[in-house]
Amino acid sequence: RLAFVEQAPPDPILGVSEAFKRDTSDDRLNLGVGAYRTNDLKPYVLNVVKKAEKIMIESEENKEYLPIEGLAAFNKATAQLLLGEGHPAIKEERVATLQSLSGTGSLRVGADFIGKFLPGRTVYLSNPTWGNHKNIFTDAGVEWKEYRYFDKATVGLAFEGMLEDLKAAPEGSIVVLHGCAHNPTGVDPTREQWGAIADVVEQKGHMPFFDVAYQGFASGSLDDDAWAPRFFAERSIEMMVAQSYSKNLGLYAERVGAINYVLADAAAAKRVLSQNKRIARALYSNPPVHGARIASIVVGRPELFAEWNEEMGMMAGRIKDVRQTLYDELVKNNPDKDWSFVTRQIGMFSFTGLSPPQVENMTQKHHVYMTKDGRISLAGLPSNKAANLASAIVDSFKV
Ligand code: PLP
Ligand code: TYF
Repeated sequence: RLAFVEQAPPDPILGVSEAFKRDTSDDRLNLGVGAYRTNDLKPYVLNVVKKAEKIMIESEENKEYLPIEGLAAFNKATAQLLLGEGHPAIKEERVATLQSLSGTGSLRVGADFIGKFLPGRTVYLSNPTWGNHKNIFTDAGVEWKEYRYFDKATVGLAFEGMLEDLKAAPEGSIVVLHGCAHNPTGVDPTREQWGAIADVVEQKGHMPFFDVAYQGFASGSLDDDAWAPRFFAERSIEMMVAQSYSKNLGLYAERVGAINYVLADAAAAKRVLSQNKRIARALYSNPPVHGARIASIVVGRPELFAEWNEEMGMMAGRIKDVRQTLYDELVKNNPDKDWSFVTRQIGMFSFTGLSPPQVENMTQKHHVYMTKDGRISLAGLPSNKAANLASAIVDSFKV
């Protein structure tokens, strides 16, 4: 009898969408989940995805199982997207890549790997971070702690605090870093700051674990947004990298992603891959093929890759525009407050600084659905609703 099982709490991010669906107001806005919408709030299927699917239908692909490590063409393409074409680590076969179930599944395989092969090491997560990071490491039985990341006073990076915490962490800790467009803050280290972070990571023998879920959404350029993990690879720091194609290729439900290990030599990469296959085999056996084929075609064909970059720039551009519009409306509404953080932050989100009771006011009074931490997803904001949103924010700051 399972009568003793208690109700699990709703997910703090996905629960927001559930509440939104129950609201019938015309003014309602779902700024909870980070999923790209067009300016008419329609989900967007990229043209390059449609083109890739057409190619797939014409070549009459079968539905056989993939190998445990996934589609070879995808694994090649995804390491290339991460490190850049012709990177020495790829040429020297020092990269172990396993296709997994989007970013989340890739993080989980990585977490299980840490639990098995780096036992007793602590994982350090940014404070704040994407909430699911905590679930993933907890469920994998891996201890995690937090390092300072966000400074409320400056609405920027708590750079000194971050370095202090990483220096104070025991040698050989695992440091989870957002590759770009930090979720939820929209605050990334500068290139100079990345240099100092890499120094500490190197001195302390830490293992960086990059979570790359928004490659393309920070700057609009897929290449530029891979700068941080490429910089660590340049410095020959061994690292783990989880990748997701949910946002940048709009493949949310296809679950396309990978876990990569950039290592010192090919022999280690071979052994690490074999152990990741062992982990994946017990978790889900082998990954889904459809989205991996799409990604491998788009990344692997120069003309489609160029077109993807354009569409990426268009999506990132829409968010940038609506960010600016929101900023302008906020200044119009209340010129006395410094709103510059809105346009300083990058990626899909704005971290508003609204407190939980103020967020409650946003939702109850203004029908704006957002996460309790004060994050809004600008990807869900049409430009004609920016004025409404600005007045809701200004009103809620009075609560
Ligand atoms: N990591 C971060 C920081 C995210 O924001 C997300 C999605 O929102 C993910 C990973 C993983 O998403 P998915 O499992 O859809 O790839
Ligand atoms: O908006 C976010 O931060 C993500 C979105 O299976 C998300 O949590 C939603 C569903 C999912 C993974 C990520």
